[in-house]
Amino acid sequence: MRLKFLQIILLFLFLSSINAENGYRLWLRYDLIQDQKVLENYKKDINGIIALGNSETIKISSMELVDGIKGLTGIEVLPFNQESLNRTIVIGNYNEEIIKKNISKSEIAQINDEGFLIKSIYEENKKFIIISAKTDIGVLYGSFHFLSLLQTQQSIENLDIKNSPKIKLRVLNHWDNLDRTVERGYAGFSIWDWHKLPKFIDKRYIEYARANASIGINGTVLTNVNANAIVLTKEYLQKVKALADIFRPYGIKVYLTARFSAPIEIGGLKTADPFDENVINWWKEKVQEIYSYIPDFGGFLVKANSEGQPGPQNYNRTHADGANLLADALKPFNGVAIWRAFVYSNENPEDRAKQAVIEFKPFDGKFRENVLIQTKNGAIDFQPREPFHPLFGTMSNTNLMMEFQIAQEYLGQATHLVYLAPLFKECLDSDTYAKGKNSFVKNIVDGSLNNNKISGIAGVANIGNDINWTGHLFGQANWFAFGKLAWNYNLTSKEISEDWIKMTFSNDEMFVNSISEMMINSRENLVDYMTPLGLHHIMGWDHHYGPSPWIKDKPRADWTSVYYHKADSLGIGFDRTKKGSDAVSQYNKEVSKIFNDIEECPEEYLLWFHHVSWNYKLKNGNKLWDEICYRYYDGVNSVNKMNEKWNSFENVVDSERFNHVKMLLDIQKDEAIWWRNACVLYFQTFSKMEIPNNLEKPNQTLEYYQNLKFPYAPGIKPTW
Ligand code: GCW
Repeated sequence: MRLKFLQIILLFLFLSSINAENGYRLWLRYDLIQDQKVLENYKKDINGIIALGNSETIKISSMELVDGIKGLTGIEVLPFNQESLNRTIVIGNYNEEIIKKNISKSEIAQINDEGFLIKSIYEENKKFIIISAKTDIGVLYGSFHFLSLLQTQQSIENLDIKNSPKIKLRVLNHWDNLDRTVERGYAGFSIWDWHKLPKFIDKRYIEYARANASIGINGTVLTNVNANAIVLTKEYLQKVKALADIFRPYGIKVYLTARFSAPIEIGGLKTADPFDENVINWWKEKVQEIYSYIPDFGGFLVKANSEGQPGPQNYNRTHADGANLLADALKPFNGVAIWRAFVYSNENPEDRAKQAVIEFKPFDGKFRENVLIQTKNGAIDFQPREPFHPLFGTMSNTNLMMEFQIAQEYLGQATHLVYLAPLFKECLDSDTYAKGKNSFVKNIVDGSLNNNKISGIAGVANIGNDINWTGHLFGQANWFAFGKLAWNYNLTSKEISEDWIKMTFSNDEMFVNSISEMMINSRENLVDYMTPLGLHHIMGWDHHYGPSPWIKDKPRADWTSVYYHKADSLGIGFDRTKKGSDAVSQYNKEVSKIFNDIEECPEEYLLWFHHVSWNYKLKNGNKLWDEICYRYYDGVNSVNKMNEKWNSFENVVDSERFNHVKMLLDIQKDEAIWWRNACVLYFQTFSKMEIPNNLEKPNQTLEYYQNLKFPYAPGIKPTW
């Protein structure tokens, strides 16, 4: 009797651990659909077998479909190996002739190499759904897409979908160090267990590849841009190979960061000068060695002559000399050299926002065809809001790759719920006027405006070994949104959020609408309580956690806050107009004219481009000081509303995930108040004006906030 009871308890514990709602499954949840009507309809359309080709990728696709369909609908479909139907999966009673007849060449011609078709076919009383593509990986993308239709409970009665990615390289950048710390990582340690590789294959590597494939990501840079040359040694390359072998069937190529001084550090050379014969040969041989392990290696990502990283300028050579050195070595293998434009120097008295254009523009057209210049979305550094980077509109003879940050270094890290699709889209939809009106950033990044052969977009990953991958459950939405937008930047933030919510939580209509709205507003709310009206770079020293607009007198002026907000008795903001640093002139004239004119400049960028008097009247009639206060207070109110909204859905979400988000929203509330109070009190020392009467007064002093210390805040290298 006793034993039986114990057995039951153990069984219960076992079952509840299987069903633990800890977020590990991400958006790839295939639980039985509860809506009977939807289910009945699916049962009409899904029956019989799946026919498939023979490659690893096709096997993965069919297993995903078998599992997904079984889980979501309860229907058992059996995979059936049929080589003659290569690169096509059929859901339904199999009839080869009918299917072949129905996949027309002209349709296939409308998709690109990674695209897919999903089509319903009715003929001779037979009904099939086919998923077809030019390549195996296209079939896998199509399979995930089909499953997402079921997860989001859409009709599959008359499918006629043609879908292709718009950008070629859709890549995650991991800022992961070999000791497993993650620079600007807020979700635990690195998921790469370098020590145990290559023999020990963590199940997570497979789940990682699967999750990325499900949203169309096709590349991953495994290592930090603040690079360690050791990853290029034989021992580590064997570890990299093990990961590449796992990722390959999921369509994911591996890239590495290349430390420019590697020829010295691991090659025993005296120099890393890109013009030195020995250096040129060293890189050639190193690249050959890499490809001997990883035949489809993607290439290198390089941060050079930036924030202390070595680079060609150490030898009086240029960025073009450095990038071309690596590009030449990679070319025979079809690899690419991705060279970052995130460069600025403290020795240079020029406005930091201008330095990338100054350094790179002279080399437009001088980079090899297999070089991509990876440019952050804005000219400073992943701030809550920045105008688009002027480089996008000024280098029409260069492959320009976008770099977004999915990790929320400056956007509340892993304690704030902030949905980043609106931020990504704001930049992609900006008009650079490079070739007249409608020269959007997205069409520069996808290569269409300048007819580039290659195109790319990168997202600095927010992934770590936390059980839910991203620290904050809603951080998963940003990984998801990055992949979705990299595939198709025309999707709306709303569409992406709705799909994610349905796949991750529930199809309950009220819940979906309400949470989607909350997500969409979340970024603007954060801008309000952190950096309203174009303020930027006023966060905590070094760890970048919390507000510190008072930071000054550091070894580098461009790492202080006062450098950026320039508050004084007259006003606040960085004068980047023609009368100031003239950063506006790096934009094309139509854009520059607007940013330069205080009346025309969009108010969200006001203090980015102008030093504005405290009494300046804004469009709504408020004077600047009051408006700054109102924005900070509105931001906090919005976080309160997010809390209320989430708490009203206790019955819709399982308790584990509900509480996870609830606790974090509570922290976000405290931190939003902290940002508001610290900033308002600090800026008040310059404006010398009262906080508007109708607003509650901060309950702490400025000194209190200035004395807060966070010696162990996450995300910085312990060796710093
Ligand atoms: O955002 C800043 C970060 C650094 C980072 C750097 C970069 C990897 O604070 O940690 O270094 O940008 O993008 O190179």
